[in-house]
Amino acid sequence: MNIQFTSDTTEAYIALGANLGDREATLLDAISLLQEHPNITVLRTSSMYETDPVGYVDQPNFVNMAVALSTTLTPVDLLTVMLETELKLGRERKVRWGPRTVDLDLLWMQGQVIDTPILTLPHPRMLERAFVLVPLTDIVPEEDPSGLYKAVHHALDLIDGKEGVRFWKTCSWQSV
Ligand code: GSY
Repeated sequence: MNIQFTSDTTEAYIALGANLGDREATLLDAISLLQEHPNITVLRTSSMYETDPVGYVDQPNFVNMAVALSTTLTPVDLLTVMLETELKLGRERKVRWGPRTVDLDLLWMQGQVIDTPILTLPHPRMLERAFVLVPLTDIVPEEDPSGLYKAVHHALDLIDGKEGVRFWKTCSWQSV
């Protein structure tokens, strides 16, 4: 499919993670729910990676991946759809850094810089986390005009902890 970008269409990158329940099924459901939204088209999905927990380490391994999508939503409206998607999939916010059914983080929207109490773009920790950077390398094209390709590859060259991110399986999600 050849997606045409118009001035009101933005390409966005999202990180997904899950470490409770059927992690693969939950991530696939999250992608489907995003795609079902009338203002969102899922463009590319990374492979799935099994990752050692970062931060609070006494919890199950995560499966992490990343998705590129196009949207006519504003960043805040896209974030709202992502939060609603987490809730539909049973996400409960019990422990801040603790285990979760699913986590969707808005990383990047064509280099837009936003700093508000509810949303910071680019995501402030995206270049510090191997479990975000490694999946991004699957889906950020070298010719990306917003500078994301260079930023991701530069950060990945410098970062520790890449051994904690292991290819798990190809994402089986297909747009219909
Ligand atoms: O920030 C997202 C939640 N999270 C993760 C995660 O998704 N993957 C890994 N490996 N560690 C994490 N720690 C937290 S919190």
